[in-house]
Amino acid sequence: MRVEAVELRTIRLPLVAPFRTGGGSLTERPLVTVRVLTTEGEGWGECAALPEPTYTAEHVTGARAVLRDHLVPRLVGVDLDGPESVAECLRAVVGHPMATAALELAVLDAHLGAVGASLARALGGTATTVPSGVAVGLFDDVSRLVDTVAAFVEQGYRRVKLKVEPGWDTKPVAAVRERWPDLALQVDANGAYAGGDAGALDGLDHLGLLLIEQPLATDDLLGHAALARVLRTPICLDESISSDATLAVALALGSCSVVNLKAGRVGGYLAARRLAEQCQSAGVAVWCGGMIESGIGRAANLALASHPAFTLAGDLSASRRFFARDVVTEPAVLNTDGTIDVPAGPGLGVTIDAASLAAVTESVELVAAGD
Ligand code: NPG
Repeated sequence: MRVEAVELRTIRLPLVAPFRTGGGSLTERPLVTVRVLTTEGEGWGECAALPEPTYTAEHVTGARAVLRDHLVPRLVGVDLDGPESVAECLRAVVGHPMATAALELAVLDAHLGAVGASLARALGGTATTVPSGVAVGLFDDVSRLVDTVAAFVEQGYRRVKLKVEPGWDTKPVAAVRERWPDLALQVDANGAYAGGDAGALDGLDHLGLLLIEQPLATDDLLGHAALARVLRTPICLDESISSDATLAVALALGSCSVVNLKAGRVGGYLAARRLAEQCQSAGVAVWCGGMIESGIGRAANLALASHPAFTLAGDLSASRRFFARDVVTEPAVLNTDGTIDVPAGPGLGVTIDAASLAAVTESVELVAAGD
């Protein structure tokens, strides 16, 4: 197959409520979508990069530039054996895993759409529904947090993840635990305890949490291993696990016993499956992380999470948790049993809603061979 042209589009999706993390408060979700025009038909991908480089070094404008100027030119016009050849074509580009993942996903969608196979099956997925987890951002006061969690529990979510940081940890999390003694509850620090604040985590260690996610800095695998030796609550890594090599070191050191896998962070859905299977072989629990994806990326995450290596509920909430209107005609919805259906159709298994997409499009360009 050959990619003949690639459409890069920046869209801005309004959020139904602000989502506050250590990197700031989001009231909309700008993101880059990728549409590839190939000899086998068209395919769609989505780049997980945030508007600012506050989660990892990638960000929306940078990802779009790297796609336009460095990744797409290496792919357009090249004879590919299939989607698995994309990573090799792009290997010369250092870094930019989210941008790379978006382009590879679009080629996967085009090829699988042409052969009539679902992304879930292509990734070794077996489940037809996956357990849904919802992520809750930082708040200024505990009552607002409790009200927000109450609404999600009422909607049917069975697993809640709370953002924490120094000064916003034991008190709010204990309040949620006190209100819902049996709720599946976990916390995500996004590395906020790096500066020697790890002692504050002791207060979280007796709250029956499923895990504490990424308490220390991305590169502090030794620090996480030391923390894992003193805390009862399992340590989960997110930002730290960027490749096969970092996963191997984290497991060898005992830096984590749970992994949050995000295809964008590790360079694509094929790499994510490979890492998930490495975790499975090592007996390490895995769940699928989220980056406030539109229905495009959300469908791909649901496909990935249907693989048997994914043993814990992921950050895979319904579309309406973030958006009043999605860019696909089948936005993810929460089933009454707290699960979400895995798209079963060819490729991503969702259809682009052209009118919705146009309504949130900020800019679009076509990059063709010879540009
Ligand atoms: O449900 O898609 C979602 C969001 C899940 O909280 C979530 N993601 O670090 O994993 C993370 C976190 C995040 C999202 C962090 C956006 C920063 C910005």
